[in-house]
Amino acid sequence: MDRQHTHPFVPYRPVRYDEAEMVARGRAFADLLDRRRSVRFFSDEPVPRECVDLAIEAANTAPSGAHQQPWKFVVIGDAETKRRIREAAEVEERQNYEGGRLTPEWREALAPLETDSDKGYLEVVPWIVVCFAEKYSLLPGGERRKHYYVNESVGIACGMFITALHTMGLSTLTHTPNPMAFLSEICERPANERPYILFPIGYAAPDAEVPDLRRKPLSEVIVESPAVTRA
Ligand code: IYR
Repeated sequence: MDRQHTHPFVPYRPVRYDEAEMVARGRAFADLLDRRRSVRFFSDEPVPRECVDLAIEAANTAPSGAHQQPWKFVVIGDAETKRRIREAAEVEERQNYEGGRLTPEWREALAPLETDSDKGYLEVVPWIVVCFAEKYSLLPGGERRKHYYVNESVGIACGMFITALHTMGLSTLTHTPNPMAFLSEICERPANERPYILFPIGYAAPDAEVPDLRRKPLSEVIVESPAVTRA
């Protein structure tokens, strides 16, 4: 190989499987993810901190624009901080649900989830992780370094985070209390970081229930291009 590089490159030889093994692995992974549900009823049973760190380690492998990894994961296990987050989230959510900030159309879309302004699970869970997106970073001299595709990058990392938690038998919820600027203050994050998603993390409560939702069939999700016209 005689490619000329201006930066260091190293060989990459991802594992290959025979086709039957590819399909078996893909099936097992899709089935594993199909058993994941967003949870709002949590147990207060302790969860090893190592599991949280492993999920962040998995998220930190996500592809990102220009490999800038524009994310921070703030880990909260302290009861007083969890209480402050719950209180501040509920202040916002009361304005959403009781103060009419949610449009009727939005309320209607949410109705099957039976959510309300009570976010008690934020004090029940052993861990809260708040993911922050770094709009830019600060170079040692104080100049701003622009980040690219921040939303896409952080969204992918959070997807991998959720997947890693589920693999370990843990449950979470993508909670985006709206607006969530209060998280910058409580988590003491600088101005270049914007709260992205708040994750309560724990075991699902033994009596947890989830809405009986169905996933779209693949026939509604997969589209052939060019379009296939059937006789
Ligand atoms: N942030 C609110 C409302 C909410 C909005 C959507 I879109 C959801 O999928 C679920 C809830 C809340 O957390 O209750």
